[in-house]
Formats: sequence, structure tokens, C-alpha cells
Amino acid sequence: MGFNCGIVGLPNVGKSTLFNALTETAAAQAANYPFCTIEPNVGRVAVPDSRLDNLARIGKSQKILPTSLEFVDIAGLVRGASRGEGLGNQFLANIREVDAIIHVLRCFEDDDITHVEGGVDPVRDAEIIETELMLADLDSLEKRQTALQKRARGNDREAQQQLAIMDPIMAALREGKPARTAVPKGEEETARRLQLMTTKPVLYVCNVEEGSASTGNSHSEAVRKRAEAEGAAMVVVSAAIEAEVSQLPQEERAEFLEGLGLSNSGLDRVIAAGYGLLGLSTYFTVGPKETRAWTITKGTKAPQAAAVIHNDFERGFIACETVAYDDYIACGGEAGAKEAGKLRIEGKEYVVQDGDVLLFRFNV
Ligand SMILES: Nc1nc2c(ncn2[C@@H]2O[C@H](COP(=O)(O)OP(=O)(O)OP(=O)(O)O)[C@@H](O)[C@H]2O)c(=O)[nH]1
Ligand SMILES: [Mg+2]
Repeated sequence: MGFNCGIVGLPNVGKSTLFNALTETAAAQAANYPFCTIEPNVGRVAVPDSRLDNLARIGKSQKILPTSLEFVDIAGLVRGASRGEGLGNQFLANIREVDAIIHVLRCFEDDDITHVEGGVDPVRDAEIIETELMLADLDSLEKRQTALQKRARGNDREAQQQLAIMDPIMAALREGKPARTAVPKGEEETARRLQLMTTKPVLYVCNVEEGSASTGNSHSEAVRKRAEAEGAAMVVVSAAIEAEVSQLPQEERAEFLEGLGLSNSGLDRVIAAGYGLLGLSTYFTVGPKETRAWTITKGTKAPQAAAVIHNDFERGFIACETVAYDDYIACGGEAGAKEAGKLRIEGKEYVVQDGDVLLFRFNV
């Protein structure tokens, strides 16, 4: 089960710099963390989670295996991309395939780095990209409408469902509002099958100059206001600093970041925000061999959570021994949790919670 975030934005805003820093950091950590380059522009990075170290210490595990998230570096979009400008169609196709969008906005001033729109104005830039995505969404819906109507008349249930939500979505797009603002409650899954770009969750990443990495600047403040109004997430990073950090050995990083007034790396914040954006949560398995994090979507029930490890675990699911993370730590592990009455036996209907330490009982 792979989830991915596409890195999107105007040309020259720092997308590849950020992507390279993300993947180089992951490569440097390869001793501990699984990493693989899938294609030159696709990288899988470990999701940092301090809970893993604590669990592994108590469980006396030999190895720690974090869960991972995939990032895709997509080439810059320009004004007119929805009409095919600047290889627009091809890049838009890349965006259609990702689960969430990381929208990088240039918030740094640097006369040596060309800005395709002539000057730094991240809110305008955000609007340019969003407009292109909305136009492309509208275009794709208009193209499909007639065929869907035909199928719907032939009693195709799926086509009927999609048509029912298309009108309000197209109306919103025509008014310049993203599709996500017009998806009726409970129809999220149908909307997802329409494969629109402006229904995907968005994280704004403000790329500021090095001196503003800890504070942000007036440009990133403007983005913050826009993000708040939309209910979108935003993170301030300096891609240039992240690129430097990614070249440092692990043990020197904290000190380097501290010297810049940063408590953690911007990459960690981007990864964590991306994980949240996708509605993901984590459960753990702990044993002498390894402590491992597993990714599920929020609301997943125990048997489907088990399937992430192995399909047999779902097929033969009997129950799962469950200890909440805080209880596991407070009781000093599984045995202590059992004594304190904090170990629960949960069945098929149990909704796995973020941080649960699980042991599946199954029989195939
Ligand atoms: N001063 C400064 N320059 C940066 C920063 N981030 C990126 N750059 C520079 O901006 C230029 C473009 O960066 P890229 O990361 O290649 O930009 P991109 O968004 O991937 O561009 P395209 O792939 O062409 O769309 C490079 O010369 C980077 O070194 C930054 O934080 N500060
Ligand atoms: Mg690039």
C-alpha cells in the first residue's frame, strides 16, 4: 500500500532542491531506514517517528523499521498549462496520479534566480497553479460528460453516481472554486474516482531564504493567511538549508539546525504534514527482532490493518492484542501492560487507533 505526494509549483521555485534533500537524507539513513529510488523523480522516504526509539528500547528490538512515504518531483507548471503550454498536459497527467499535492511556493528573494512571473509573490503564484488545475479539471469533466450520460441511461450505476456529483463540481470550477469545495458529504469516494486534481489535499510549502527559516517572512505570512482561509496546511522551510543538512552526517545535524534557531529539520515537518494530509495513521509491532511502524488510513478496522502486514493475517484474523502507545511506555512493555489491565483483546470491528501496539492472532 503506497501513498504518495506530488511536489508541484511554478518552475524554479525549489521543488527539485526540496525533493533531492528529502531523498538524499533518506539515502544517508539507509543503514536504519528502508529507502529506494523507484524512478529518478520518485523517492521513498522514512516517516520520522520518535515513538519508534522508545518502543524498541522497551522491546529490546534489534532493528527499527519506520514506515515510509513516497514523493514525486514533478516538473514546473506554467500559466497556460491546462492548454498544453510548457508540456502542460504531460505534467498534469503526473499530478493526476498522486494522492496529495505539495505545492512549493517561492518566498525567497534572489535576483540570480529567474522568476517566471517577474517577481516574488507566492499568493499570486498559488493562484496561477490552482487556476491551471481547475481549468484542467473542468476540461476533463466536460469531455467525459456525454459518455457518462450515455452510460447512465443504460443503467450504469457507477456512471449515475458520478453524474450526480458532477454538476455541482462543474459549477464550482466555473466560479473559480476548487472541486473539493463542492463534493457532497459522503460522496468522497465517488469524487475520488473522477480523478480530479483539485479534490486532492494540498500542503503549501513556503521556500524562504536561509535567514528566515525559523521565523518565516512577509511572503510566507501572506501564504499562511491564504492557507488558513482555505483550511489548508502550510510549512515554512528553506530548501537551501535542507539541501545542506542532507549532506551532513546524522550526528552533526541537530547542532547545525540549532545554530540556525531550528528545533527540527524542515524535511521532517514536510513529511509529517504530508502524512497527516493523506489522513494516515500509524500502528506498531514490537518484538525482539524488530520494532516496526505500519501505515493505515484513519478509520481502518483491525483485519484490514492486519492485511498491511500480510493478507493471511486478514484472511485468518481471530483477534488482536492491543496496547495503546502511552500505556505501553507507562507500563514498561507488554507484560506490564497486561498486569495493569491495559492489554485489550480486540475483534473484527475494532478501529485501530494511531499509536496502537498490536499483536495479531490468526489462523489460516
Ligand atoms: N537562494 C535560493 N535559491 C534557491 C533556493 N531553493 C532553490 N534555489 C535555487 O533555485 C534554482 C531552481 O531550483 P530547483 O529546485 O531546480 O527548482 P524547481 O522548482 O525544481 O524548477 P523546475 O524543475 O524547473 O520547475 C536552483 O538554482 C536552486 O539552487 C533557496 O531556498 N534559496
Ligand atoms: Mg525541478
